[in-house]
Amino acid sequence: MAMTRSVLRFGLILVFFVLQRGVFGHVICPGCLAPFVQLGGRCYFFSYMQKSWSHAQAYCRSKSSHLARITSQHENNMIVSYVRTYFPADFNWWLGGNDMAQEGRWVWVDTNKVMTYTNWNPEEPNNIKGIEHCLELRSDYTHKWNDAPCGKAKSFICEK
Ligand SMILES: [Ca+2]
Ligand SMILES: [Ca+2]
Repeated sequence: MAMTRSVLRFGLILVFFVLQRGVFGHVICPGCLAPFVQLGGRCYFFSYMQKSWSHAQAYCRSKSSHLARITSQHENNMIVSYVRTYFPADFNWWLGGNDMAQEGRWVWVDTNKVMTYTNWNPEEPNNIKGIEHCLELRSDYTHKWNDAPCGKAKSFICEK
């Protein structure tokens, strides 16, 4: 009986080890669970639902994520290419950037880091009527970035 138990225990430890390390000695990457999709090393959710920027961020948070922080040309290219491939041409998307705290100081959501990489459309951000404080990936600006009024309902991209 004691023998059986120790064999069982050994078996469990072995299974745990194999799951941890994977058959080729790498830690198994769980990938992205639907509806998140994997692009590069990250998981993204592209929403058909339209929400204000704050409600979009709250939604992302409820899915253990945040509105997307695009921090390189490479990441921007992957996302733009994905939305061009899989979504109607006129979709606009909230991203996780804003200048709510200080006009013209664009930071990423959660980290509060000032953007280093940006992909603004020419003339943007223009803060029209003094009310454009949220970051949008805009289809009719060839998917370059625009500042838009945060209360507008748009599709959005979560990242984790
Ligand atoms: Ca602004
Ligand atoms: Ca604008």
